[in-house]
Amino acid sequence: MARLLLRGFDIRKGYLDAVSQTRLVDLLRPILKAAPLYRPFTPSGKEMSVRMTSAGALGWVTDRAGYRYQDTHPKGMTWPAIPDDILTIWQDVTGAERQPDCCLINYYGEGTKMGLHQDKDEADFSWPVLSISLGDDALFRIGNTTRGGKTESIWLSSGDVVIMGGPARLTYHGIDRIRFGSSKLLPKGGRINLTLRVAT
Ligand code: MD3
Ligand code: FE
Repeated sequence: MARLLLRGFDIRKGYLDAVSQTRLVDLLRPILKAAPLYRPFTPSGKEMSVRMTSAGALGWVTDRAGYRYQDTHPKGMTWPAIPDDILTIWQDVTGAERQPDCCLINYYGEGTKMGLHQDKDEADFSWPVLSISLGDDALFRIGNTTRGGKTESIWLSSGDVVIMGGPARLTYHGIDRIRFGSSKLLPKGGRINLTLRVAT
């Protein structure tokens, strides 16, 4: 397993082997059935290209009212629990004293991207954030802790995990594009990113 440090991001290429990736996708199936993916709106009223849902006590949502964590899906149901296998990955990789209370599930279909942004809706930035990539390759762009300046990009592949902690926690980041069809993991193609966070 290769380990890369890029602007304070700790990138573990190939952290999950093929069997573990398939098992994770199997765990996600009932979650996506109970809390279906939807296309969120930004506060300015633009529909995002990424489709989203969450697991855990809290889910991250955005709509005309703003960005926030809330305990229900936009359709009203509570979020499914975060599977133990995913909590185990968090524990192994971060060693944090607390478990995450949100597992945001992002789905990238053909043409989906996510603009450069900071994650700052959490109460305490001293907790790390963990990203798990499944499915198609994605071009991940890393900027700075303020807007603008030079950026660096790296391709994330299925099974890679990224830990954002310390000063890197407030770094601007985004997904420029995915290589649709580059992985056979997801039956319909595309990419799933799981983002584990301590929200409260
Ligand atoms: C750096 N997701 O959901 S994961 C997001 O691939 C998000 O879906 C992207 O950015 C994706 O907010 C990138 C990598 C990531 C996630 C959270 C971070 C990088 C981060 C939080 C703080 C700093
Ligand atoms: Fe983010």
